[in-house]
Amino acid sequence: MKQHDAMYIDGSWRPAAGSDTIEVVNPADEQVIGTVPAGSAADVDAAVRAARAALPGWAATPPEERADRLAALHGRLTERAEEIAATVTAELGSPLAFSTAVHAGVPLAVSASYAELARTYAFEEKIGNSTVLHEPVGVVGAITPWNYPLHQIVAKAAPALAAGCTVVLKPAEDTPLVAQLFAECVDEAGIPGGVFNLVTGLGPVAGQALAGHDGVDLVSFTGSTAVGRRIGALAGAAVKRVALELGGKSANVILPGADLAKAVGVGVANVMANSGQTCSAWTRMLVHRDHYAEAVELAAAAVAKYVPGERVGPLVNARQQSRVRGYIEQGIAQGARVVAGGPEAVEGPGYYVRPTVFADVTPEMTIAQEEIFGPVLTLLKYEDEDDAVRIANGTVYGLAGAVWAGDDAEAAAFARRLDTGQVDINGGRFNPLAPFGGYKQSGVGRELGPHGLAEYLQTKSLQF
Ligand code: TXE
Repeated sequence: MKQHDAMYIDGSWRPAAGSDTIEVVNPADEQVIGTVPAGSAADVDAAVRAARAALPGWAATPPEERADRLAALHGRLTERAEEIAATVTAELGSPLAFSTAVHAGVPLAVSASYAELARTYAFEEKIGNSTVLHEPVGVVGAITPWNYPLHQIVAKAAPALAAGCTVVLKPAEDTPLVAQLFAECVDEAGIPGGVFNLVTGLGPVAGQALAGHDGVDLVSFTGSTAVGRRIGALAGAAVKRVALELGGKSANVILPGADLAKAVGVGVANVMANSGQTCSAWTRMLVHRDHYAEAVELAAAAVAKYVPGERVGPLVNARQQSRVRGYIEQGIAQGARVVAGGPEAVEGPGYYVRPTVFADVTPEMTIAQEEIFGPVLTLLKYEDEDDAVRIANGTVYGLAGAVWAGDDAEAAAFARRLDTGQVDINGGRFNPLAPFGGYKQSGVGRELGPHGLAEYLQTKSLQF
């Protein structure tokens, strides 16, 4: 696999200050596929200085010119889409078809949308006798996870660059190679040196240094709630802007009038996608008691198609594998019934977990409360709509969800009662312009579309 033994800082690849490295492992066969530098606070400092130096020039670049550069970036990503998919498959283990459609495909849609938004967004508006200017916040520290490695980078870097901010990215240590590929595309797109910088490294070292750096004006973080809380506290102490996209425990509510087979089939596919490593996954399926037994049978049958190593990939590393298996064991210990899969190992190498379906799950069980982040679906029974709302809203999270009903209006009416940031109505369709982000402990701020761009802007009003 192609890799750089260097950081991308100030428009060139330069060696790290220290000699520590990170081995990149293919989780499907546990083979080492590459090595990248483990950056230190000194590397982060050099990158932040480069971003600060580049800020005045990029912020003053007319939005149309920033749009041209983003369009060029989209063009480079499009030309290298096959390489992107192969790289993500190598470092995340996802099946190549999924990497092509989603890990490469979604960032193409998102980068295209920000090339367009940079051109069309109203960076100035009139309100009465005032002109309100929407100006870049400044230097952005972006810290991203491994689950959708390129999407998470593009969902932060593209709106930040469109807004006129400069960026220092610290990608996840499990998936640094696609981040290096992205930096190459930035370079090839003619984005000026220092506007985008990449420091690979460990979370508690490089990530922490970036989150706490005085030269960073906004930290945008996606990852675990535990780390998000720490980053939020650092940002609060320094009175700097912060965006947090954290965990989820989303509900898939199937109302009595819905097409049960379709709702269950799509629900299972949603949870199994990316081996369940999706913060917005509909991990709790809520079914009316009259249809519950049938839904359990349908879900168990549907999950049989998800064969590890074929349709479903491994988890990202051994730590995540044992964590997910631990949750499955806890579900059994608390009295839930396994109707497919289970904690037993999958034969052969790779960090696989058996796709698992739990029935007889009650809302207070750990597997119905905590984010598992693996191919594990729980089915819960409700009595009536009020009960379904109570269960759906009964976790600390509120990131996404789904509602199925006899018609869209009924599903949408129910969706208004959910404390969550995004709801798919009768299946829904991905919209790269729709805001994405959490209620409650799922986070602060929104990504994607104009709302995602607004995160990177601050307003100044001129009174006339
Ligand atoms: O996350 P971490 P992990 C959830 C999911 C998963 C759990 C643990 O439930 O099982 O988190 O995953 C960087 N200062 N999500 O351990 O550690 C780290 O280097 C600054 C949900 O992989 O939060 C990486 O770049 N940065 C999620 C990023 O934070 C630090 C996606 C995420 O890693 C840091 C991933 C520190 N002290 C996991 N410590 C989602 N919302 O999509 C780590 N990092």
